[in-house]
Amino acid sequence: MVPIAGKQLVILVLWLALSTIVVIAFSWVVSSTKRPVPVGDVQPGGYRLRRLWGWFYGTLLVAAFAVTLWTVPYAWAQGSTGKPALVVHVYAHQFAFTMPKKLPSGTRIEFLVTSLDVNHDMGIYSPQGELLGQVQAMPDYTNVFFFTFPKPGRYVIRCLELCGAGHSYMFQPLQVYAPAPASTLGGRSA
Ligand SMILES: [Cu+2]
Repeated sequence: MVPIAGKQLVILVLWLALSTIVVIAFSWVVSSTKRPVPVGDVQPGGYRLRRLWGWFYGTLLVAAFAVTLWTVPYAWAQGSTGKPALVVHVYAHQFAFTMPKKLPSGTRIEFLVTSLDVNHDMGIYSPQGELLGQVQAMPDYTNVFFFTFPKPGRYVIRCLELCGAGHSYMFQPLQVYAPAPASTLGGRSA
């Protein structure tokens, strides 16, 4: 099992804290509604609270849109601008991926992902077990997916779409190596 660390640990702690708050809130509601109260006594307050809530979430939504909308064109996403340095075909099928087993790091790769049978999903996991990116693998359709491996290491490609009895065995180790410096590509100079 991969140890939980870094960002995933933060997410776990955050999730535990938030779910504790939710459980406390529900327990408080349960214990505070044991005695019946006339509707007229609580209705105006309830409506006021609902209005405030509406404004709060409305404002939050507009603010979130304003902050994040400009990053939306997916061409700006990781490594997806400019010309790809490498084009890699990925064929998903029950229950394996047919694709290269070694790829370079720090190289913008254009993955052309399709399926030979049912729907699959190609998920790229870092050596630490963190999901870095994913794309659907669909029959009769090729999804274009740009990705740059941040550093060398032993990555794993996993299927993220329930595709049959062997779905949980559908993974492929991927060795990501540091590409040779450009100066050595043309051979040794005297
Ligand atoms: Cu699957």
